[in-house]
Amino acid sequence: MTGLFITLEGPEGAGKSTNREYLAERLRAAGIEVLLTREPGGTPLAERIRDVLLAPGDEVMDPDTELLLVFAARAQHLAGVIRPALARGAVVLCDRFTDSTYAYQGGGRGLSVERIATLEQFVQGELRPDLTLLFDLPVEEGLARASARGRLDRFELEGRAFFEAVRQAYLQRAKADPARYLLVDAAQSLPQVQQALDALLPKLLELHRG
Ligand code: T5A
Repeated sequence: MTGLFITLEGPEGAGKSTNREYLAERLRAAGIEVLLTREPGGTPLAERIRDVLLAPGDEVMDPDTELLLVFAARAQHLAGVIRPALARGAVVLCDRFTDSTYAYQGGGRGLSVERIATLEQFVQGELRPDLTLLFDLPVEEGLARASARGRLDRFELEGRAFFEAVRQAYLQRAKADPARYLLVDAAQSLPQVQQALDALLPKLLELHRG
């Protein structure tokens, strides 16, 4: 039996974490084992790498260092959590995955797509998400939601142009592979977003049944 690998993507404050919980509840109510996880992170060691990635500091992190740390955390997460859960047939709901790398390190930092793709293949082999929910919203709105929570992390301190590039990179990827991405209008009210997720539920259950 193989499980279903669903990722939630989108810029800061798009509602990925909030809706990941919501979706998990719905799937569990249908009797499905759901594993909730996130990137960077998901295992104790990968969470330590997350701390390094998100902490603002005096030393500027080189973009290549950032890229390698993101994939180092991912290798640990895949081996320790994601692959075992998929092997036992669970639905894995992962808050961010490699699309974030294409969006932030590719779109935001300007690293080449080819370099990211090489590491993706090296770390993941053939594993890709079965489905990606892309929560899209205007940059200002997302940043306002994220900053309402208080202290900003190293990424959230970036400027507007960075987040515009992130958003465009996400949208381009979704456009290039419409079979894998489902676009969610995250600028709607939370009840409206959750209504849209309810409408997706039959499709998710069907995918899980295979
Ligand atoms: N990163 C990550 C990389 O650069 N490369 C990579 O490969 C990976 C994997 C991780 C950072 O790491 C970077 C990207 C990120 O900058 P994070 O904290 O995991 O950081 O990600 P964030 O996007 O920063 O997490 P946020 O918590 O800011 O965003 P969410 O999860 O999208 O939003 P959520 O659900 O926490 O909601 C934010 C607020 O908005 C409200 C919520 O109640 C909450 O207060 N909200 C809404 N309000 C109004 N209407 C709605 N529809 C709402 N939905 C949520």
